[in-house]
Amino acid sequence: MNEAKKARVFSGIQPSGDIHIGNYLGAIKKWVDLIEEHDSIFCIVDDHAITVEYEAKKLPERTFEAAAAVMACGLDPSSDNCTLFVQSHVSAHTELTWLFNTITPLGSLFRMTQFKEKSRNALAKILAKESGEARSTVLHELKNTGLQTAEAIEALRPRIEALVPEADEVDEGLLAALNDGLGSVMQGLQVGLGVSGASTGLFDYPVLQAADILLYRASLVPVGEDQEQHLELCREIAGRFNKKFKKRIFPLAQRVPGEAPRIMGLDGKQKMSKSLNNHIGVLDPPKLVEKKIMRAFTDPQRVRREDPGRPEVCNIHRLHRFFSSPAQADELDEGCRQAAIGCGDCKKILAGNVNAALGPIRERADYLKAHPGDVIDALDQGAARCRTLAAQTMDEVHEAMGIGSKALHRFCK
Ligand code: AQP
Repeated sequence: MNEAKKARVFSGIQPSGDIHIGNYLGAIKKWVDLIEEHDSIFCIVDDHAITVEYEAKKLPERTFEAAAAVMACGLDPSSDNCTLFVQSHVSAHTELTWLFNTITPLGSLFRMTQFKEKSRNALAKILAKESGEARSTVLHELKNTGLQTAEAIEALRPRIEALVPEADEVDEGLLAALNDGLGSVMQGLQVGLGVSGASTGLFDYPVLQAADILLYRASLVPVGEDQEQHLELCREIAGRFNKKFKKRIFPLAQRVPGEAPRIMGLDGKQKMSKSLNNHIGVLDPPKLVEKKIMRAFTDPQRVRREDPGRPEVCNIHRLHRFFSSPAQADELDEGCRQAAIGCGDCKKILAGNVNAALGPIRERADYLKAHPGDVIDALDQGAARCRTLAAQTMDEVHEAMGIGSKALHRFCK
């Protein structure tokens, strides 16, 4: 393969649970499409998966299953254009994250909506797990931290108002009080978020993601719509690095949209997620797929069989658009509006079509699980190639930033 001629694609998936049809339609299907024309690197991002609560003993199994699942979905690491590896097998990802941390403002990270969503979900999980005294302790802690932070914010107002930007002499005491006051607010926010189970790692997740992409200087990133904000930050970091160190080392990577921008969960409330138990796994057995679909949330206004439905608000209809033929989806749409078909029948048809689409994926996954050596070999070879590519980037990064042994040796020559 002539690597110089092919644009580089990078994307990853967390081994945080069953790979689901949202991951498949939002990202993996596009990965498979891009392989032929691009130098494609895909990664099982285990360093990302450990930023929330997880079971260390189970992680190797999950990592293996995620690799087998994406290979079963059509990723073929034996093809020249496709590299698959596990993030933690290439240590440069975490090193580059640290270096990027030094040029990433905290404010940029506080803007990230995924962090807010995930820390909120972590809090909800803690509250659901705890009961009685333990539960009220968590809530007391949250309330106390919230009140202290609110007080710190109130105390800031007179100091902010006392600051006169036009004054010739800046009041050093006032500046120090302002700085410390803002620090207290920040600390309150951190502790508040800490109560909800959010780690520094979760906060820093988007910087690690930027390092993943930029380590390989990938210009195309096929990910779901939920990752657009993280990619914006990745471009911000690349641009800031190039400017600060006066070297164009990193490209400004662009998102490549998947087939479906965002698949909603079967609960109809949040996006389909591995960790929210609202998903259809690509490797779920047929009976389970049917059971999950039969219980899925539909149009809340369609209470009785004879009520006309609104396919435009129904998640089952959205899924028909991906798994049923256009003619069948149109027919079901019309039947729902006219109340000519009930939700149960509509769901049964969807379950049949989803199972038909997932059948070949399940078969390939069964084969790979019976031949784990095929998966491990592919991952080992992938990691070896990525270590070489990463080392080239890190050499340039070290030189630009004035760190690393080569820079020091050069100085001492
Ligand atoms: N519901 C979705 N619709 C469309 N695309 C989605 N993706 C995830 N959920 C949807 C895309 O799948 C890729 C891999 O995602 P990830 O594993 O890196 O992390 P995630 O986005 O946090 O996925 P989950 O399933 O929601 O996992 P958990 O519950 O562990 O957080 C990404 O390209 C993502 O956009």
